Amino acid sequence: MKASIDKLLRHIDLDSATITGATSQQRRLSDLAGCFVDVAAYDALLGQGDAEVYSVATPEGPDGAGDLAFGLGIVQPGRVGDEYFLTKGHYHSWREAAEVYIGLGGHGGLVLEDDHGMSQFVPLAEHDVVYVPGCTAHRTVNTGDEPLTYLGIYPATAGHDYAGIAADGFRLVVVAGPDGPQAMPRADYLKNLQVKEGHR
Ligand code: S6P
Ligand code: ZN
Repeated sequence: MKASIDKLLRHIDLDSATITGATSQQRRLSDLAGCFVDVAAYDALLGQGDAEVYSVATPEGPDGAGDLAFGLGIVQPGRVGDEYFLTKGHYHSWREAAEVYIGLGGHGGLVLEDDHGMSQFVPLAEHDVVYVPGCTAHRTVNTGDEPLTYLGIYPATAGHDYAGIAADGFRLVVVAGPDGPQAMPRADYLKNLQVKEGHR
């Protein structure tokens, strides 16, 4: 069966953060409770206003077995304490489903983690392609001072499982360090915060 061309061809407009035929979902600071380590910094920033942290535009499309879906993600620049703005992060409900991220603009990366202790931060910038294997929780982080934009392409039946990673949180955080952005164990960042707090 031949699908009409308007279902086959889409256009990304980076200025308006849209793809033709897509609805966009905004995630604000208030949607990200529990995602940032520095709770005091999170509460203080939220007190100044409920800023948009990121949006995802996903065109409607076929969603059966074998179909692909894709979304345009745009993470705004910003920080909560030393931690850069990020997406909630998820496993796919269909755990084995992999995904490909294509960087369109800005600078940042993907935190990738699995249930077997694998944890890494993979850079994502314009023209980068990152393969996210199946059974891997993934979160996008903007370490730059302009929006980080990317296209994520995944099986249409992948689904999102946010609870699977939210319970314990990602083990790696991406923070502004003395020499620029650095990925470090969440536990170490938390310890540093507690030491600083103790000195106040
Ligand atoms: C979907 C894909 C992306 C994310 C987007 C927002 O599988 O990985 O389109 O949905 O980066 O992240 P999150 O964690 O809020 O869904
Ligand atoms: Zn995904």
